[in-house]
Amino acid sequence: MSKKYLITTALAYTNGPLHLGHVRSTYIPADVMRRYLKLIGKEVIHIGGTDNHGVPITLTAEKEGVSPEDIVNKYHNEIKRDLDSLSIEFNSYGKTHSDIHIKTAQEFYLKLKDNGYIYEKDIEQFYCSRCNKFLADRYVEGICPHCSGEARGDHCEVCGRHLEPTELINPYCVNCGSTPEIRKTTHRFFRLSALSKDLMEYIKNSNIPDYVKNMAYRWIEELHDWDISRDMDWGVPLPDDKNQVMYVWLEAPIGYISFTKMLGDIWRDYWLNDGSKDVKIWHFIGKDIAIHHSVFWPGMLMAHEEYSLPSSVISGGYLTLEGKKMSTSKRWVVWVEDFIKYFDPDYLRYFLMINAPLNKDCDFSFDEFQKRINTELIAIIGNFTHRTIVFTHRKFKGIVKVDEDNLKEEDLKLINKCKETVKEYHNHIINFNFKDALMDIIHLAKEGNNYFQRMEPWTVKDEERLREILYTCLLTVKYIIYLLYPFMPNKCRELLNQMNEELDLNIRESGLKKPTVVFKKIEDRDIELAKKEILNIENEDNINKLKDKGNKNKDKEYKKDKENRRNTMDTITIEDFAKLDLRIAQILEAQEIPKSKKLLKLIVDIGDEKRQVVAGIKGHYTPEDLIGKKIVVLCNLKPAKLCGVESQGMILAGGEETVALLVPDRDIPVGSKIQ
Ligand code: B3M
Ligand code: ZN
Repeated sequence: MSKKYLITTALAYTNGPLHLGHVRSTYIPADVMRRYLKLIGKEVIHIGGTDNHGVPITLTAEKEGVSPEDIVNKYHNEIKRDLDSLSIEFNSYGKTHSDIHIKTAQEFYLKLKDNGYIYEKDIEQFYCSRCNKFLADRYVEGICPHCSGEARGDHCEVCGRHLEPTELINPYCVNCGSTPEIRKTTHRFFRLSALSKDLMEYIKNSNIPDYVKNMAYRWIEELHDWDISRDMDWGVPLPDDKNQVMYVWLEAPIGYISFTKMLGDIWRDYWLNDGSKDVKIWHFIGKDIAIHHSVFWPGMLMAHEEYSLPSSVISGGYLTLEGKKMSTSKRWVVWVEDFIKYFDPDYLRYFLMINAPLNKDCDFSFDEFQKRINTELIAIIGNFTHRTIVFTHRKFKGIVKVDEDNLKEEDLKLINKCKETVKEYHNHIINFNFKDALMDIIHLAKEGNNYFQRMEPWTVKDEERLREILYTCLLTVKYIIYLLYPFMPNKCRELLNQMNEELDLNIRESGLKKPTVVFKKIEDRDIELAKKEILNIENEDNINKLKDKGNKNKDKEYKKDKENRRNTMDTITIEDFAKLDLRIAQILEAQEIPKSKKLLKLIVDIGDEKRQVVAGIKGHYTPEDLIGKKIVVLCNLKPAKLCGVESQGMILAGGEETVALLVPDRDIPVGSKIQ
């Protein structure tokens, strides 16, 4: 039975469109692999889709003031648009918020339960009594007990440790800022620890790259059972308790199976492990989710017992932007949608794959992008393909069929080099060394250029000899196109079209069309414009100053979005407004709240009394800046504890990156009502 390949790509959260980091780590390499396997006649399918549940989605929906469904639909479409724009093709592309997925995930869960892998346990969870809900995962933030860094829910952003949320120091509800209380709730747990030995064995014998293996071993040494239910409404409901949903990381990877099911019965050929199949399942992901795919997910599959385990987990490294960490919140990011307005999508595919080995972190810089495209792709590959096609077209309109037996030693040397390159390239791709595979093509094109230069076809008078030389060059061009195709499918189709050729390793006798330049140079002004418009950088001297200002286009979009939201927001009446007791107050004392990165404690005079108010303005004002300032306070807000400190009101301030207090623009008495 011939081998089948199932390629999956991480299911992107539908809380934003795709940026260059996503496509570099995951989607481009997967598509290169899929195209290559198809090219060499393998049976391969690519399964993907979006991850629609979990806190990232509900938080984004709340922030944007719309329903989770709206957010999911909006970004599902945007993500697919971005993938299409880069020619990343799928056999099936689904959503986890869909009937087929919910049903598949629930059946999976029940099977785990039947097999004895799920049990119930009472646990303690933060509960926000102001919001009336349990604070699942990232709904609670606080200080990491290990490194004192800022931590969100079960994860410390600074030391990267996994935390039990109740371990957080000075926790607060991200929704309303109040200090949550601890309540008991009954959660479901997955008996992951029972699988330690089997997982160790599986990883040892798998084709997972060594650096992922090492991470996985460390994790398995301290393997705990896994809390797999959440007190939330948004998600896949537990089939045995409709008040809870599955933890998003339990159900999301099941999407790989659900979305294969969308293809009909053939899903069984890929997933059912009845011993008769020769299937390779390859998960392409970003390295931040390597443990989920090399430990948790295989553990689930083992416990289920009926499905095949992944053969490899290919995890791409991080991408920085102009030497700095990308940040969507600071808008230091290049969105795919913006990038392709300025540059050819195939250039991006090429650059991101040759820039560094896939498992290494690397940087995207516009200058480097221009340099690599112009001095490598265009000066070497483009030069050889173009001069060959132009010259042959001029001499013979492209009809150069020759008797291969008559070829000279120097011709055969180049043709042999082509054949060797195919082998080397194959080994590189099949081991996920995409960079080296591309380097092979460059080397072959260099040889082609050397041959062209040595043969000096423009001086050759003997027509038959000239045909042999150009035949050798054209055949080499065909090899280059064949090998480059998985990386640059559109450019290669353009070349083939000019040559009247198919995607294979032969030369037909069909004649060339009038050649045009396929690989066009990237001009300095294109780069300047892209830097200016995408990064908001006018010139190099300003680069550091302006970096954080982010992306102009995104700014515009962001403003438009905000406006739309404002228009759809519920209006309030003047009576509603009159309920707010807003007054001019004066700050008497100000001090930092230790361990909080955001909060200051203030004592303010509101006219008839003094109040203690906690304000999230640390870092924007020092306590000394504040003393004596007249400000606006909302006095009848229900008191709440923030970081353990009571706040009896709220200071009015605005802004995001720069935060400013609202102050009266001329002197009026403390206690004056705002109406
Ligand atoms: N949505 C995280 C991410 O987008 C998560 C992947 C799920 S793959 C099953 O990186
Ligand atoms: Zn709350």
